[in-house]
Amino acid sequence: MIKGVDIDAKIRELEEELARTQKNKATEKHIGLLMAKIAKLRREKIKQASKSKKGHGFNVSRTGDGRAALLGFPSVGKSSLISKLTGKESKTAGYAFTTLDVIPGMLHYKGAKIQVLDLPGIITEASKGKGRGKEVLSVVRTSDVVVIVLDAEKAEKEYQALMKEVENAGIRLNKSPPDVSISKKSKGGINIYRRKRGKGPSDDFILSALREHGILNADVVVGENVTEKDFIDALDPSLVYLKGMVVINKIDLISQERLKELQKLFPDAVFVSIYYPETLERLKEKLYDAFEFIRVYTKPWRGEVEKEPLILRKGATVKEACEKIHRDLLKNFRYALVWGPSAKHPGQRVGLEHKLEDGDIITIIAR
Ligand SMILES: Nc1nc2c(ncn2[C@@H]2O[C@H](COP(=O)(O)OP(=O)(O)OP(=O)(O)O)[C@@H](O)[C@H]2O)c(=O)[nH]1
Ligand SMILES: [Mg+2]
Repeated sequence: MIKGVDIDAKIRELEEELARTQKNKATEKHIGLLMAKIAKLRREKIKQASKSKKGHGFNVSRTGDGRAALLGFPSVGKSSLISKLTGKESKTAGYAFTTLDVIPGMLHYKGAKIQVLDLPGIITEASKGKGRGKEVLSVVRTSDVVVIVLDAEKAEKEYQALMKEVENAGIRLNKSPPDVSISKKSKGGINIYRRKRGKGPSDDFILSALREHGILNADVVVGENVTEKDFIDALDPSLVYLKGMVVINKIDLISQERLKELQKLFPDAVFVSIYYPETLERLKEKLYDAFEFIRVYTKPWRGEVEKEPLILRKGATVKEACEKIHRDLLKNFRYALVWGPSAKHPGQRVGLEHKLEDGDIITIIAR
C-alpha cells in the first residue's frame, strides 16, 4: 500500500500534468488515463482515511430517521446552530477549532427524528489530511444530508473551498450517479453504445480510462449528457451521492445590500442567524424537506391502522420498512399487503422490493 504523503505527491504530479496537457484529438487517450489514475489514487486515500483512527469519538451510532452533518470552516457557527436546532449543548467559542469531536444531537420535527452531527471545522486541504479533515469528511460520507455552513461575510470563498474538499473526499452533492452502464464480459473487446450519436467523451478517452481500470472487455452505454469527469465517476464505486444544502449564518452581521447579493449568488441557500429565531424555524423546515421523508402506516393483520407512522426516505421499499419495524422481521418475511398511493389495487400483495409512497398502509405477513 502507498503511504499517505506519497499518494498526495503522486496526485499533485498527475494533476499538474493534466493541467499542462492541451486538449485535442491526439491527447484524449492520455487525458483519460491521467483522470482515471487520479481518481484511483483519491479512492485509495479515502479508504485509508476511513480505516484510520477508529474509536476516537468519530464513530457515532446511527439513530433516528435520518442523519445530517454540519460541514464548515472553523467558527462559522456550527455548534451554535446545533444547540439551537436540537437543544444539544456543544461548546461554542470565538476561537477556531472549538469542537474536536463529533457531537450528535436530535432534531424532532413534524414527527421525524433527525440526527444532526456537529463536526470539527475543516480547513483547506482537509481531504489531503490537514487537521482532522480526512476523518471529518469520512463521517460526512455516512450522512444522508450534508449541510454546508458558511459565514455570511466570506460565503463565496468558503463555498468554493468546501466543495472542492467534498469532491475530493468522494462525495457528490445533489447529483445522480452518471448515466453510464458498464457490463463486463470475458471477451469481445470494448463496445461503446451512445444514447445520442456524437455525444459524450470520445472513444479514445473511454478506452484508455477503462484500460486503466483493467477493463478490456465490456459493453458500455454512455448517456447524452455524460462529461469526461462523469465517466471517471462512473468507474468509481466508492463515490457517495448525497443530498446537500447550503446554510449561510451570521446574517445579523451583514448589510441589506450584502444579503441581497448573497441571495442572488445562493438562491437555494437558507439564510440564518442564531439571533433571529424565525430563521432557525425555517432552517428546521428546510432541513426536514431535504430528507424527502415519507410516512407509511402499519396495520396488523385484522387490526386497526397504527396512529404513529414509520418515517422513511423517499424511494424506500418494503424491505426498509421491515428493517425499521424489527430486526428479525426480514428473516421471517413472507409478503406484504399494501393500500394507498403505491398499490395497484387495495390490499395488493407485494414483496420486499416494492417501492412505498407517502401515505401507504402496509400489513406485513411473517412466518
Ligand atoms: N453574530 C453572530 N455570531 C454568531 C452566530 N453564530 C455563531 N456565532 C458566534 O461565532 C463564534 C463561533 O461559533 P461556534 O458555534 O463555536 O462555531 P463552530 O463552527 O462550531 O466552530 P469550530 O467548532 O471551531 O469549528 C461564537 O462566538 C458564536 O457565538 C450568528 O448567527 N451571529
Ligand atoms: Mg464547533
